[in-house]
Amino acid sequence: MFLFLPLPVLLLSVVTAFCSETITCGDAQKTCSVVACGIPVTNGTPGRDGRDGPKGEKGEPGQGFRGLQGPPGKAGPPGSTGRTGSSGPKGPKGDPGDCSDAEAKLANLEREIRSLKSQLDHTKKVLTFSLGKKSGKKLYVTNGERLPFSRVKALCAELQAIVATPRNAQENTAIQSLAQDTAFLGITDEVTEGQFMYVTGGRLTYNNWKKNEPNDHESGEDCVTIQKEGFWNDVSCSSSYQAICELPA
Ligand code: MAN
Ligand code: CA
Ligand code: CA
Repeated sequence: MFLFLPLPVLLLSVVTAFCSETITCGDAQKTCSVVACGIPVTNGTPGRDGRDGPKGEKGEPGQGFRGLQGPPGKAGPPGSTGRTGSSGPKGPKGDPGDCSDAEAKLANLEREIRSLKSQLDHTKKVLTFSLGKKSGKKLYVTNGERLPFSRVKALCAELQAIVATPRNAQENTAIQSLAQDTAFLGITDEVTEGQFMYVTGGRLTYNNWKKNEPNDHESGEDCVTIQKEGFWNDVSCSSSYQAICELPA
């Protein structure tokens, strides 16, 4: 009777026959893997696998050996800047500087010197015109003050000048024109009586003595004056006469 039935139907028939003969349907549901109650049915082919379930909880650490230590990690970010260190030792002397810098400074200095020279020339012109007379390379100046010879010397020294000292007729005339009355000259015989010398040194090379002078009146005349007429007279150095100073031109 089973020879020409398909295999699933055959199996179901066998189970149905077996169960229906010995147990109830309810019992069969408890004990049989495949039970057809009521109208017998045939099972289809098994469905496909369901989707993966949710991920399970993390398991306990394994009991195996620890792995070897891994390679060092990447370098971390740089730290904050440290404090300034102490000064290092002094280095060796450097190479000579750039000459163009020195040349530029020199050019500026030369320009300044030219300008100052020009201003000085102008100042001298004004001074010559207003205060004194220029003869040759000398400039004579006076403030008209009458002083003893030592103070005239000091006054002229303050001006980086000397007491007026005529070395020729032209200079003598220039000084004469500044003399309001009588003025001291930079000539004395203080070192050796009767031997007149320039205060700056050296024996006289030019003179314009008045008649009968020098006479060393009362044995006390070692200084020299120029009078209004331009002639010279020896006088006492402690007497006061006009101060005229001489500056190099
Ligand atoms: C007269 C002359 C001069 C002298 C003065 C002094 O003028 O004897 O030689 O220097 O007196 O005051
Ligand atoms: Ca004298
Ligand atoms: Ca005299």
